[in-house]
Parts: sequence; C-alpha cells; structure tokens
Amino acid sequence: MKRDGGWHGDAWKFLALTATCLLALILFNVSAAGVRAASILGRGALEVRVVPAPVQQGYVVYADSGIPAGSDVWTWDGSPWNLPPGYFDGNYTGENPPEGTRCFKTQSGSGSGNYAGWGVFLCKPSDHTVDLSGYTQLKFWVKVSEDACVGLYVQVQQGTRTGPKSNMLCVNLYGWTQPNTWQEITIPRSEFTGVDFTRIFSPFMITITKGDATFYVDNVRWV
Ligand SMILES: [Ca+2]
Repeated sequence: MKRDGGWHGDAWKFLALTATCLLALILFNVSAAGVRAASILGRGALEVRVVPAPVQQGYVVYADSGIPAGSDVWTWDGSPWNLPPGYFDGNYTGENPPEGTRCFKTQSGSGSGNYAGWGVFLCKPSDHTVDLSGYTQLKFWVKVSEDACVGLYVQVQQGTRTGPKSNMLCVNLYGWTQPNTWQEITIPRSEFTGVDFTRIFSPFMITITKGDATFYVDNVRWV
C-alpha cells in the first residue's frame, strides 16, 4: 500500500510539475506576444481587427468601384419639353451613403409633369449586352421622401438603345418603408417582364416621375 501510494504520489508530483511547466510556457508565450503587440501598438492592450471575408457582390451596376466596363451613364429630364432641367451627380458625397463614400443624387426640375432619371447602358464602343439570367434579384439602396417614393420607377432594357424596355416597377413596393432614410430595395428578377435577360443592354434605369423631387441611389447590383 505504502509503495503503491508512494508511486502514485510521485506520479502526481510529476504530472503536477509537467502541468506547471506547460502553464508557465503558455503564459510566457502569451506574455511575450502581448509585449510584442504592446510595443507595436504603443499600448498595453492587444487589439485584433477582424476583417469580414469579401462579399461576392454579383454584377455591380453602380458603386464606388464604378460602373461596368464598356458602359456609360445616361440621364434624362423634362428639358426637351421646355421644363426646367434636372440635376445629376454620380459622385455625390453627402447623405452618408451605405456603400463607400459616394452615391448618385438626382433632382427633378420644377413643374408638373417634370421628371428626371438615369441609367447605366452598355454602349461603349457600341451597343452590346450582358447575360443577367443567372441572377435572381436586383438590389440597391435608395433615400427618398414619401411623396416622391410613389413616383420612383425602375426599368431595364434589352438589346440596344432602341430595344424593348421592361415594365416600370415602383420602388415603394420592394422594401421601402421609411422616408428620408437609406432603404435597401430588393426586386426579384421575375418581376421584370417584356425583356430577355440573356441580352440586357441597360441593367438599371431609375426615374422620378415628379417635379421638384430628390432621390439618392447607391450600390446597385444584380445578385
Ligand atoms: Ca457608394
């Protein structure tokens, strides 16, 4: 019994010593890392910045990174009908946009029947198309007043600049719930009718059908 007890006692001592050594080693390494971090940061705390994995954005139509290669932004307003022109700024830095630092600001001129809109068109060096049939949703952010929201429509166009346009989809039916704040809009591709999504010339057009109205758009993409 005594001998057994002694053997067990030695074993426990050995195990305890080993555990103590391991703990000391771990503490030393943690402490060393802490000292290194502290000397790098000039602080007493170790700070680790966690960066999320890049999100696959899909087909980006408009973002801080730009518009698709071979495309251009076209705008329209009531000026051909002698109505006051609209105002457009595709690099607007106000309004604290949800993506990056820039968004697209549009203001329609005054007058009943006035309107203002813009879109992205695959027109360089000549009209061409993109196959968007592999994407299921159009997503973008919008900021607009309540009265203007009911007159804000999205469309796409097929083929060429003279090709057929889809139906007009009103933004307020697809996720818009609050005025004058950034709202993410999601429109299922199946909501668009009248165009062949394997041959899209304009992947995004947006128009306010109202005078004296302002709206902002950001991060337009097909996902
Ligand atoms: Ca942006």
